[in-house]
Amino acid sequence: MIRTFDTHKIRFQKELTGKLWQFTPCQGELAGRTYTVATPGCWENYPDFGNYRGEGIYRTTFCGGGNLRLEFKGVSHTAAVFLDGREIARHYNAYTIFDAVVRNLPQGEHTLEIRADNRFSGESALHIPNDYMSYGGISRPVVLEQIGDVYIRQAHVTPFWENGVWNAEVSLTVKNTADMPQQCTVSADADTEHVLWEEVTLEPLGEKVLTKRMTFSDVEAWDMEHPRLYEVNAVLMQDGKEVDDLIDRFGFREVRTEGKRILLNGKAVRIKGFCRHEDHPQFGCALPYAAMAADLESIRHLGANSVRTAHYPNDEIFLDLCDEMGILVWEENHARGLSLEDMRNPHFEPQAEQVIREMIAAHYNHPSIYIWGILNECASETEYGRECYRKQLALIKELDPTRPHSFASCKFKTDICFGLPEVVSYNIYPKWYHDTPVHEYLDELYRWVQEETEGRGKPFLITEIGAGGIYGYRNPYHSKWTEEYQAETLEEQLRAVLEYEDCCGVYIWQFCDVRVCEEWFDKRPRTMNNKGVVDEYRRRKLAYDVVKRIFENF
Ligand code: ADA
Repeated sequence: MIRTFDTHKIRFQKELTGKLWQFTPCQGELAGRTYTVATPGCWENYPDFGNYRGEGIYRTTFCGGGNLRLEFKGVSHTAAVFLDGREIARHYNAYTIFDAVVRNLPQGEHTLEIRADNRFSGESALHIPNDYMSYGGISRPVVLEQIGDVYIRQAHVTPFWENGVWNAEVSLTVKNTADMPQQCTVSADADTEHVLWEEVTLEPLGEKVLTKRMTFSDVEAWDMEHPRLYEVNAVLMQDGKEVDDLIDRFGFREVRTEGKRILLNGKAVRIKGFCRHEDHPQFGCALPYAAMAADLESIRHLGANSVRTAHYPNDEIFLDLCDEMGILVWEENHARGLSLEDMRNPHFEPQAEQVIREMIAAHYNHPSIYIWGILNECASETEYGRECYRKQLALIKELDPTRPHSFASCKFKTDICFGLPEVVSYNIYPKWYHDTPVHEYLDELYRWVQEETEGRGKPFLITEIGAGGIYGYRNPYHSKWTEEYQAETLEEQLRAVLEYEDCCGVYIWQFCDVRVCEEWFDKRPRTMNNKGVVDEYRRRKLAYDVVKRIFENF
């Protein structure tokens, strides 16, 4: 599956994954051997590679020719791509899309190789040994497309309410892959509206952004109860012939902050959510559609209305499902718990900013995303860190002025960055990492934010709260790590936060137990993060029914 809807009717598109490829590990005692493996997939799920940290070469063949575009939805975590032995793309980061355009390929059979690398090194500032797993492999689909000299590279739709009706600014990016000027005509249709750009001239290898405004007389808003979606259908014509198209989906909704509230279409939202890693014992981070859908069914069944994509941009199929199910999404760039030293890695800023650019370019149209987050629990108590936060939040605002932005802090009464984000967010673990009563801790933190920081008067979100519980571990005295202790603690935590007038919501850490890096074994029983309300096989813990009861009654 590429998306939950068709993105092309004219452009030829074919998924190259969704079948068996060849796989050859490059290190270890199995180096050089060739296996036949399923893609998309993580090599940690191949029988002999459960703990393989190294490089692996994936290989497949396809028949085609002419001008081709290859889109890689996710390769974990560093990729080098070769077509018939010639390098055509390189990319760092498992969680964002990249592509390659190849012109005038002779018709025939071609060999595509992807060299994936999940090793940690000084060149990798974001994928580091951490409290989640950096898997290896082709974790999301690879798609082959046939394009002409000119194609529609991107379609962004910005809905806005004005003069009592819904409007939308449609912005199409059209690219010329030829080394000579090209003429074309471009149209866009959405619902009953139609706009046309005639006699568009593109410079050699150039691209142009075409923007027009549409006004709609009779469309329905997107919201959690009625997640009404519309399609924008862009078509490119040359010499009177339709040569390319791009279809994307959007929703008529507006998000903004007002005082201490977050408003969706003018109505205050109360976030009741889960933080969720893309992780599964059978699929690694390459969850198939059915597994993503099942997670969202459970999240909805639990009475939640939002998911936080901890701690990286998620699979666009997952976001398609959130759009269709009316589940709000906090999506964030890729970072977790980077220290000042980690942030001083010269690769950190360019890699973090690249993820922001790629995340917003690819996910801009998803109505379910109501906020962009960055740099979870990084060094926001330091001057250097503050400069990084400032630049990245400014980049988000430049790329998307329509959504609020934030970051999840864990710097208790030492954060110096709350003047930067529109929403102040904290990760807190009273009754787990410290035994402070929840109300007391929340009061002290909130009062400090209001009285001592530039976060005063802004919306205040709890972006993580929770406790560990090992599935099946119980005892009569409810020690930490028992399911009983986790359930009791979540009860106290959720009540305290949801009863807190000035707090606009909460995300539970976390939906399911997840695998963590070997280096974290001493901090994590089972080398897993065990704070899920379900375990890694999605088996419910006692906390599940407690959360459901509370979320449904607030
Ligand atoms: C932090 C972090 C999470 C997870 C959590 C925990 O808040 O953001 O990724 O590590 O703590 O389980 O302690």
